[in-house]
Amino acid sequence: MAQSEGSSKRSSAAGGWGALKSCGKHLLGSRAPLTGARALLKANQPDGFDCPGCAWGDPEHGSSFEFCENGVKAVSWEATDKRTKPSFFAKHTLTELRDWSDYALEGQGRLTHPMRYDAASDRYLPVSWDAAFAEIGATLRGLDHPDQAEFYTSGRASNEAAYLYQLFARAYGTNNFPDCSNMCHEASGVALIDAIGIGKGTVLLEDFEKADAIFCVGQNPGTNHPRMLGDLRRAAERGAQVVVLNPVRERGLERFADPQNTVEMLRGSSRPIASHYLQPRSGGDMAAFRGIAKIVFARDAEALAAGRPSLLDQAFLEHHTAGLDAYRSAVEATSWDAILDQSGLTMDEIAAMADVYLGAQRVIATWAMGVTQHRHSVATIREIANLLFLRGHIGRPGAGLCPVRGHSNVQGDRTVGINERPSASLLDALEQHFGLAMPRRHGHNVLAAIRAMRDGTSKAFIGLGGNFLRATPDTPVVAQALASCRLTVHIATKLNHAHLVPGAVGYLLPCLGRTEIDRTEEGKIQIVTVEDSMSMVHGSGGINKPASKELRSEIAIIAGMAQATLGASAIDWAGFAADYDRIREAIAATIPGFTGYNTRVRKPRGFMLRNLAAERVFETATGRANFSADALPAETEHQAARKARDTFVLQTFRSHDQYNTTIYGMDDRYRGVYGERRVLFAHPDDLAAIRDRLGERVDIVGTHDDGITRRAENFRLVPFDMPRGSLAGYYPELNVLVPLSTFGEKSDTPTSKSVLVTLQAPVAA
Ligand SMILES: Nc1nc2c(c(=O)[nH]1)N[C@H]1C(S)=C(S)[C@@H](COP(=O)(O)OP(=O)(O)OC[C@H]3O[C@@H](n4cnc5c(=O)[nH]c(N)nc54)[C@H](O)[C@@H]3O)O[C@H]1N2
Ligand SMILES: Nc1nc2c(c(=O)[nH]1)N[C@H]1C(S)=C(S)[C@@H](COP(=O)(O)OP(=O)(O)OC[C@H]3O[C@@H](n4cnc5c(=O)[nH]c(N)nc54)[C@H](O)[C@@H]3O)O[C@H]1N2
Ligand SMILES: [Mo]
Repeated sequence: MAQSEGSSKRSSAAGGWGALKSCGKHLLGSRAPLTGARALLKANQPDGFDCPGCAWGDPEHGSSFEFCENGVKAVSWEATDKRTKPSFFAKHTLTELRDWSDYALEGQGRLTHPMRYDAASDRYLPVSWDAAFAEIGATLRGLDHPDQAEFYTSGRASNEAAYLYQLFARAYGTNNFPDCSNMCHEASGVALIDAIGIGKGTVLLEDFEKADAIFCVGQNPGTNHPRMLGDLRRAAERGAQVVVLNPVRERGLERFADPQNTVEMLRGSSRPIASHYLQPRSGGDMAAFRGIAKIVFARDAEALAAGRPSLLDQAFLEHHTAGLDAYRSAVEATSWDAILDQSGLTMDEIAAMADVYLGAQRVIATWAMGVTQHRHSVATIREIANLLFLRGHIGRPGAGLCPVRGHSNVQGDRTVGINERPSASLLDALEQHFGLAMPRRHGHNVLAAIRAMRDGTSKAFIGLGGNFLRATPDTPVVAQALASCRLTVHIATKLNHAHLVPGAVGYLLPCLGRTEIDRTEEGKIQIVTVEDSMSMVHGSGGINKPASKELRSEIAIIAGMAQATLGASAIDWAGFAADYDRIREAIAATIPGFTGYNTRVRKPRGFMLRNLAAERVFETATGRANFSADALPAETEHQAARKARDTFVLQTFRSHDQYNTTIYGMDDRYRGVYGERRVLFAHPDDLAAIRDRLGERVDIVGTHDDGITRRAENFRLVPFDMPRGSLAGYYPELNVLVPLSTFGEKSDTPTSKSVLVTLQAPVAA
């Protein structure tokens, strides 16, 4: 390996008894063990609800409950019997609550009543739904222009809710759709649309049963996609090579004990997952893949010179791709010095990956935030695609590209129209179906929305779920931006910090969660639908009693706001809210791929949206799969940090006990951290040097020079197996260090995985 061993205390394999014990704790901790357990039996089952955890696909024969520790946490988090009632808000001012931790706020349990901010008492007071809708509608109508309103979506919203939401915003007159995916897989969408004509992955779960090499890049499935670990493990058992690229040695990618395997659990045994574990420097993946390509081209040239057949898939290259020559030239022009320095890998390590690649008939590449949250993420993802194209690893069984999505329906939300840059065909279809003019101006993504609110050009913020304050960069700037709005509306299940910086008019509207029965006013029980990372669309129906009688579904709330804002319009909002089949009919009429939606979604596993790239039909400008020919970045953040004095590249990732800004607990079991979150992981040699200079605890200070001072206070250093010059710690606490002014080229994604920082002795010590 490129780097020396870390020394942090580590648990044994991922999964295993630790996972089972943790589940028990979370079910009991939610104080709803019975509903929780009953709910779990229905998670990701054909007749239950879609797990609100991750977006990994469901197996074809989903008859036995697929165990997932973090699914348990997500379900019990929602099925808790704790409540954040009006009496709670009567006791606490927002000024007071702003000092509470994320954990403490959500720990109060489910929101129960619609609330309105009262500035005089600095408290949220209960309000009726009708009064809330009326004032929201009047305020939106009172803006100078619809583009002064921002409509944020977090990726848990169902297809039906998201569709109605975009319809509401567009009928009102704006395409301002900041979306959690702007901070997440935006780079994947941008890169893949140009490369293969669709901003999604091309593989199905079944392909993991056929692949003989899987490159798993920049993700931590043991924590964030636990069910993926089962698929990786089965692949490893069949003898497939699993190549991991991750600067940090993540326990879950090394060994995994399957909690559903009795023998394994009793024997305390576990299976290795990664056949190769490479630890590139932060942001070094593009260089690593370029290095593999360089070797592949060289070996191919040798083969041809020796009269052997080409190692490349010449037929695929000739008939299905464009830009190969430019790509080959770009690869030739890239020096090994740059490749080795940026990647931090050795020539042998890169050659080992090339051997795996060339030895495999079917290759899958998967990736997540370790790839997408850098400045040059789009170019990196293009490079991953380039490599796969060389041997035709796309659009055939066992091979393809697999961005592993985050939120359980973030992909579906995009499919049904949450997009600040909508295609003309989507707008045409909506206009034709609803007989209303749709706005054609492109709208705001997350960063543009923040800037507009900060600068006062946007005056209203509506949040369909999520935590816009804590999930975004430069937390204090965003707090000020939200608070300066004329109107803020949050549709939420639990209290979080975004709700504590209301605008002049501020509403907090509680909604049903996915585990709960959704019965409309006419008494009919509704289902919703979601799309997973494999483009499978399936139904989801809650089974638990709603947390409060006052709760409304997201759909009912959107319809209520729309009706109050737009009055008697061409759209029958109440009709949509009364029967979600009608929303699905509208989706079928306006979004490609949903013909027969209402029937197909009631089949056990739902249906797959047609994915043309997976059939080797590439709807790109060239009509082919496009190679890119980008140069490596002139300088990665890691290279910049090494030039400066005492400067490091900080990545902000997730602990095992959190779901984004939701903190379930204080442990990060697989990384051996217990009872705390203010920790900073560092290579043991870096750590020793820092400790000599500053002591055990440090403040982290941003060095990005844009006039803003950024400081996160009082972190304990923890030694870890990771490259020198890199640091890692938890989001959302570290978002105060992520600058609004550094973002991905072409993706506008905050650079949450490469923040330049220096360390200082704690000011508060
Ligand atoms: N339990 C749980 N499940 C979740 C979530 C959650 O918070 N909790 N969040 C959901 C969401 S929205 C998302 S987007 C996904 C996130 O899933 P992940 O992408 O797995 O999330 P992170 O914790 O940010 O982990 C990033 C990983 O990338 C590595 N990494 C960092 N920088 C680099 C780099 O430069 N190169 C490479 N090769 N690797 C790098 C880190 O070491 C870390 O292992 O998970 C989803 N599922
Ligand atoms: N520094 C740093 N920042 C990051 C990241 C990172 O890795 N590092 N990751 C980014 C990524 S990948 C993402 S996806 C974003 C996530 O950004 P968001 O999606 O905005 O944040 P979440 O933490 O998922 O939102 C949690 C809140 O959602 C609400 N909620 C939960 N379930 C429901 C529901 O069913 N309906 C409704 N209406 N509300 C619900 C609850 O009130 C809860 O408090 O953060 C991004 N920010
Ligand atoms: Mo995400």
